[in-house]
Amino acid sequence: MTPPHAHTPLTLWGWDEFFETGYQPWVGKRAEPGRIVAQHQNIYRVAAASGEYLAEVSGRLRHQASGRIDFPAVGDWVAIRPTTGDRATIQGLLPRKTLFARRMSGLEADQQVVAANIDTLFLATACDRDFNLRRLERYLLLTQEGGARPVVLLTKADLEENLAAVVASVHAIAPQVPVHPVSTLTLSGLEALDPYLGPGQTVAVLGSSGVGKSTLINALSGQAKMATQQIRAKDGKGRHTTTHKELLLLEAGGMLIDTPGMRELQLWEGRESLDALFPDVEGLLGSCRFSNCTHSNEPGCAIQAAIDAGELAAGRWNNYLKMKREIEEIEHMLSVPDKKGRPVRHRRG
Ligand SMILES: Nc1nc2c(ncn2[C@@H]2O[C@H](COP(=O)(O)OP(=O)(O)OP(=O)(O)O)[C@@H](O)[C@H]2O)c(=O)[nH]1
Ligand SMILES: [Zn+2]
Repeated sequence: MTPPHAHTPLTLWGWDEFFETGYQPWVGKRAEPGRIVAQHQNIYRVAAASGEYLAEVSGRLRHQASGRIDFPAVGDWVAIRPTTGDRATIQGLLPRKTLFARRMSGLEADQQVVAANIDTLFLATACDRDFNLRRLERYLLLTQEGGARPVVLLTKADLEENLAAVVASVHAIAPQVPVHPVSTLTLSGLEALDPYLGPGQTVAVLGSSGVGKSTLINALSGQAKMATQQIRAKDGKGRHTTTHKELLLLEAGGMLIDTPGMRELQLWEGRESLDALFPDVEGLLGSCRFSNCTHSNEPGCAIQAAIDAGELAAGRWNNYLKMKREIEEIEHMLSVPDKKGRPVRHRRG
């Protein structure tokens, strides 16, 4: 059975000059480029110009990998070599534009790639009583590390009468970030998302449970499209199972990455990002009378003075401290050498 979209041109999946450059080492070899559209443990579904394949990482690539980060994830471009039927091996991983990774538990710091090559990350937060600027700050921190462009979506906009005030409160903590109120109930505001969803563009949605991610994703992808992307694949035992893509083609031409791991992202190595997110706090920190000020009850503490004067929200200060602690824990993990005695690599997308 021929899966849908089996012969779509690569540009539909976001192929561009960046990836073409990364593919240069493979030109002339027995390989072709493809994009990972789904992953089930170590089996990948890859969309390529000649069709869709079920692929596994080659022994060589596995051997060369220094950690999880060197294994492909949904959204990655890879060089594949078709073998028999719809089977292929993944020979190489092309350089990534952006990277979403999360830390794993345990002392050996190893990051697992959640998704790769996301252009725009929609940070969804609902206009109802769940609206929470502190949580939004955490999401913003995550996107700064990943490299994707953050865009705030105020979902369930139909529930809020004073949208302008909510938008303004987001602008206050993140002046550079676009903010779009949307409602999947009234369909208002959805057209404002079109510029992010054009051909070749890859987006993903981050947000807490219940903010309306699934409803939004359905609205963007269109129910019919979602259904046509249900594809049949043979599992190892020869039975047929239904799988679905984790990288969906949207009606507007772009793509949406929706993986289980997307929803469990954690803070990862964010020291610089923290400074960028809290310039007001960073600006105050050097102004305390004592250089070793703990900002709790010392005289001449610039932080406490700003809080008392109403210039710094106590919640924002507490959030800063909480994030700083988490980041320090992660940095501690990162400084622990791995089993082979090498320092664990700091690496970004
Ligand atoms: N009023 C209103 N309700 C909405 C809107 N979008 C979603 N909802 C409702 O919000 C609830 C949660 O929506 P979901 O799309 O399931 O939320 P989710 O973020 O996917 O939640 P999880 O699956 O738990 O992660 C449902 O009852 C939806 O009907 C909206 O635009 N307006
Ligand atoms: Zn102080």
